[in-house]
Amino acid sequence: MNQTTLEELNQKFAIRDRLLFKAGPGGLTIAEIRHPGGEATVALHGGHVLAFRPHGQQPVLWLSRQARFETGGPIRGGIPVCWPWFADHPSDKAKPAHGFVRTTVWTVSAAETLADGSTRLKLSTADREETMKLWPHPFQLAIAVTVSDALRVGLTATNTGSEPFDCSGALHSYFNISAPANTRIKGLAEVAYLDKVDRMRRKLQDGDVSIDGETDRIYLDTTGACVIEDIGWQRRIDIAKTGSRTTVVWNPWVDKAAAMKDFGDDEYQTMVCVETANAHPDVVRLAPGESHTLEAVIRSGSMD
Ligand code: TA6
Repeated sequence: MNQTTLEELNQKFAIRDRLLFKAGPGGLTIAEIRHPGGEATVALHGGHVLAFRPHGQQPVLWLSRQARFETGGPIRGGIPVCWPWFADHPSDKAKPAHGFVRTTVWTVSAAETLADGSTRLKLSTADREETMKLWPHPFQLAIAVTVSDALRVGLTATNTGSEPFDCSGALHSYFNISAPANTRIKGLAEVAYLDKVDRMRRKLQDGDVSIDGETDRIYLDTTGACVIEDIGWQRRIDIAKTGSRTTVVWNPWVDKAAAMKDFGDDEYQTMVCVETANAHPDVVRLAPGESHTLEAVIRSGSMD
């Protein structure tokens, strides 16, 4: 158990019928957040939203049945927080993919019921000796998870040092789908993208995005919302965003799924990532004292 005990956390931050800390998978500390419109689970490990389900609906976020809940390791599914770099480190591939905060234990900084009745949990993390070895910049990073019938996730980075720095990252959201063949992603038509499956070639999206093979695309210069339409479940998932000019779409398909230990061989048929990102040209430069917020608002409902 890291910084404080469950008992101390609940004494300080629990909200009756709304927010409670528990020992979760692998003994990791989780917060269960409730609201009349929906519920969510958040792990302090990685500041990681593990689950979100509006009442009366299917779970919206996908979590691998082979996900690992281990100190120092990433969790496969939910919303991993990629920061201060997206994918490989720009100059040193030996550094961890997607940065280091997704494997860090975050601290609880606030828990409250907002004026509109929604429940909000705030977690934070900051630089320390180990992070400075990987990335020599002082920073403060906060995540605010707000639950109602929608899920709002805001990641705020602040430069607490005396030199400017560049950072990138993502809310690397995994969504449940009935099947790839039933799924269309709207909101990216006519948007240029880098195709990671085809040597980062630059292409133009023609109409809706369909998933019928390994897909790993970085959509550029796009600030619009996306919609995942699933005709199998007659469901639509709306993903609105701010502070982001990049959307990433990922499905590992057969071979990559089989190659990952924390991903079931057939699970590529049940998920798609639509990520709210700052990546590649969309790098955020923060001057000393400056902050940037990357935010996604996720809603789901029927297609009719
Ligand atoms: O966001 C897409 C991506 O960058 C893919 O290239 C793939 O590597 C995926 O993230 C998962 O990365 P991870 O480090 O969690 O295995």
